[in-house]
Amino acid sequence: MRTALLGAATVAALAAGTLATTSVLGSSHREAPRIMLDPSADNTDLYAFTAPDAPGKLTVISNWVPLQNPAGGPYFGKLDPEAHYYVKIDNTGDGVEDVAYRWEFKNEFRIPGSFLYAVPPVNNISDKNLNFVQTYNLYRERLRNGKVVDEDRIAQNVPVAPDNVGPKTTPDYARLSGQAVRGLPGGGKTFVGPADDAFFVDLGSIFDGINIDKPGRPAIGLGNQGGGNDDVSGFNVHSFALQIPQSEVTRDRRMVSGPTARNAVVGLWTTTERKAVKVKRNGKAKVDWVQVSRLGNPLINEVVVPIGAKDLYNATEPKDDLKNFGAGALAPEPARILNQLFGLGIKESGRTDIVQALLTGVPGLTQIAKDAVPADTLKFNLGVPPSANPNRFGVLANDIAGFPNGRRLADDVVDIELRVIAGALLKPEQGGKQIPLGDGVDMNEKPFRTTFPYVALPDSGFAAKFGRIEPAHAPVPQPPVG
Ligand SMILES: [Ca+2]
Ligand SMILES: [Ca+2]
Ligand SMILES: [Ca+2]
Repeated sequence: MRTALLGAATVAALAAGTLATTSVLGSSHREAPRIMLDPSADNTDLYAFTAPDAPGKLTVISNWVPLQNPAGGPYFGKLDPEAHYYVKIDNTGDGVEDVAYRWEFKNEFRIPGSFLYAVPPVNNISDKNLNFVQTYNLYRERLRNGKVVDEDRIAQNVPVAPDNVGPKTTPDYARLSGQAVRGLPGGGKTFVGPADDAFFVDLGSIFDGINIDKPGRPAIGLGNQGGGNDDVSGFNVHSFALQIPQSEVTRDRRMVSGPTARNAVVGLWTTTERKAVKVKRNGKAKVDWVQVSRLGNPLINEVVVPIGAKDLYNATEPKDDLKNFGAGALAPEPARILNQLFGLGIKESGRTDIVQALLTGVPGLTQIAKDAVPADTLKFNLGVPPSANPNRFGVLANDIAGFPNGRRLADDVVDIELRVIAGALLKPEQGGKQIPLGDGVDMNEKPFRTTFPYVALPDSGFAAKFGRIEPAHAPVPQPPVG
């Protein structure tokens, strides 16, 4: 009985007409009251780009299960077979998905009588001594007006890459992880597995009152002189990497001829759904899938949506974002806070520039259609070729292949959004200001890979840097018995 799995609180919440929502820190790790209690369903970051080695294809990386300590055995971070994981794509501009990819997971125990995750050594993903394996089926849905009209299973029983336990258990981890990359019909690729969290941010300082000029550390000015601490360094997430021909996601199912083509721009977001019981007026229960987490642009639910509305954000759809969250985007709280803290004179209201950059789309670059509705989807122009010299500031530095045109792994979205909030996109007569704000962290601690799935390999449990190492000392004898 599925219903038995659901808490009374969930049933009560649904009966009361509210939606059960749950979410955690990447750009959206532990960001809302409910989802922070449900890490396996919590999506942290979404990336969309054209990889230099895969022209004509859309590459999407979506991360779940935040802040995994690599030493968190015996079973490490796991995806939930009771949840549905989605990447959704709007190619018409109404904030409603037209194509969706859905992952469903299963647990496989190869040695049910053992508590071990694996018996050393694990040389292949199919090894019998790898005890706990997760596998997934991947489905592609096609939708019309939000209703599924067609569904294909495009991958079946694909193993999730094992966790990087350490040199004894997983001696050639790169090879093992590589065995989780599979081809898709039509020339695509899929990978799911643990990875270094590609997000980089000085979380501790940001949440300590945007403490970019924190005392006790080297003077970092406005955050543009380094000195920040990448607080997600050393943590892993679970990355879902998907690479698909453009024609799978465009509105006319054709390849994109260039950046001005009518089918060039798509909007992406990710969601997680869980089963929930709805109690109807006649007392009968109905099991339904309910969205518990959502993520489009980085840091929207983290810092733009106020705490009283964060659970609502996770439960609602992009098409309703203007109604639900438009006021917060037009008058973002971070602008007021930055003014109070640092007296920067940032424009605090009427911020149509922010609504346009993130929700409606930049005309000529990331607007899905002329009449596109404001929606928190990560807009991406598939016709823009990858940059030969990527700049972490993306469009702000005239590198139009980067955020907010999609998002590459190395794009410094914290600095970009801080600067956009400060008014970087406004003309001076509109209250625009070019203030070099940042968090003092400019890059990930590991280089990204140049081939699929691009994210860096996860840290190993054996080499995890957290914790305290007991200093070496003389052998301590066993105390006498009695
Ligand atoms: Ca649509
Ligand atoms: Ca990292
Ligand atoms: Ca930064």
